Amino acid sequence: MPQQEASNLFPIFDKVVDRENKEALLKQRGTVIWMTGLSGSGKTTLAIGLEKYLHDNGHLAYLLDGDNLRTGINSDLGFSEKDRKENIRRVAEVSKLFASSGIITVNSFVSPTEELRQLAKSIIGTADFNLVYVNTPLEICEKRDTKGLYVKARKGEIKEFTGISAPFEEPKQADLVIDAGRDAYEECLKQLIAFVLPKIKC
Ligand code: ADX
Repeated sequence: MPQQEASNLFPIFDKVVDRENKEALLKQRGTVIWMTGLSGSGKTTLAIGLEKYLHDNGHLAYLLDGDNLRTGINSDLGFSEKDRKENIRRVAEVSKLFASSGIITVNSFVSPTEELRQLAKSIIGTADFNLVYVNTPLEICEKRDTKGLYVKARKGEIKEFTGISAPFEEPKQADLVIDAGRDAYEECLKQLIAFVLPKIKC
């Protein structure tokens, strides 16, 4: 934003009810569970399972998913490097707002590069950013092809498709790696829940 315009803004961050009070009301700590992995790796299925578990156990959680957000707030964005960056930037800013209101945000985004994940972490802040890598090999994602996108990508009908014609860099510093190609869904969900519960304790 041009300097001139920024100086005409008067943020009131310090005047709103503070985070501690909101967390006390909700009896939980707000945080962001950021799930990365290939399309079809099982991120969203696990995120849905986690959100449901948290809800059933008295926690307020909100699922932010790539396919969902790209039909709304990010409907102007495609899959070029630049657009993915803007996608992740917006999502990270939104997640930060949720976390600061004491809500547990469960994010399901391919977020394919270290640069994108670092960007998210720098916006959200280290304390609230929990990176979960849903590690399902490309062969398995492609074989499952639940959305039929890999077939299209192989035919060249979808450009810049992650894992086929656009890169996916394995995260080097994930806080949790879920071997979703090897372990059954119930086992993966159990691992995810066990990872999340200590993070949201007040
Ligand atoms: S990200 O790379 O910017 O993080 P995001 O998670 O929002 O991606 O969206 C990925 C979802 O969009 C995939 O699960 C898939 O359903 C769909 N999609 C459509 N085109 C592409 C593409 N070129 N690359 C990856 N995913 C795509």
